[in-house]
Amino acid sequence: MSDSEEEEGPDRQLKLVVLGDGTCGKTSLATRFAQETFGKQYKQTIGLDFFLKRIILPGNLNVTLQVWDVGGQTIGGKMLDKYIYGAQGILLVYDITNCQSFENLEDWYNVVKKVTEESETQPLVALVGNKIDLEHMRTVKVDKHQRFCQENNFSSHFVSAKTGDSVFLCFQRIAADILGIKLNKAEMEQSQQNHKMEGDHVPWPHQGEVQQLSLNC
Ligand SMILES: Nc1nc2c(ncn2[C@@H]2O[C@H](COP(=O)(O)OP(=O)(O)OP(=O)(O)O)[C@@H](O)[C@H]2O)c(=O)[nH]1
Ligand SMILES: [Mg+2]
Repeated sequence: MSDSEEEEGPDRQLKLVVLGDGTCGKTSLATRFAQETFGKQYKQTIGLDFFLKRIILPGNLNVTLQVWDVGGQTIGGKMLDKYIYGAQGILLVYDITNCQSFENLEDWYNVVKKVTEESETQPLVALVGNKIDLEHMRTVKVDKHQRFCQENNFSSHFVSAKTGDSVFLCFQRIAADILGIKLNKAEMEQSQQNHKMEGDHVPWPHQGEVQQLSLNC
């Protein structure tokens, strides 16, 4: 009972909504973060899925992240506004090998703006390029990503749900930004180390791999 844990206040809760086209990897990202697993098999999200994960930010601050994993097919549907409502953070996710998934983020972001225009507090928006394990098949130039971030004041992230690369860091940075907590370099490096997948992360370029030419958007 005398544990210092007992003296902590209640957890902060943050609602994070994950948006983007079907197959860009939203569910994979959420499951990698919350359950540290990855499945190759695609199973379309119908409507919405939820994930909860408790993290600890510097200063021993416990934060529970509610991750709302929205199905890509919900765009244009009646429920999307309701899913977005009240979010403190929005993850706009695209697949770096799929131009269309990047271009369509404009439409997703327009829905976010429409829902939040009347709100007192605006959600933090993060642009997340997923599937960086497929860097050799990238079609969305990093420049384009950066420009989209600068124009709209998004935070910028590149991740791989498959290997786990930068996934924890992405959620940790978003939570810290929302709460106005600064992560120092050592803390960011630490979370990269702690959440590195064993065995299956091979940094690009893979040895012996021939770079593939693909059409850029
Ligand atoms: N190589 C690679 N494949 C990935 C990655 N993330 C997801 N995938 C694959 O991409 C496919 C789609 O992933 P999902 O996470 O189901 O996509 P989603 O965005 O949730 O799709 P909807 O539910 O339809 O909106 C699956 O076959 C995943 O295994 C990644 O980082 N790298
Ligand atoms: Mg899904």
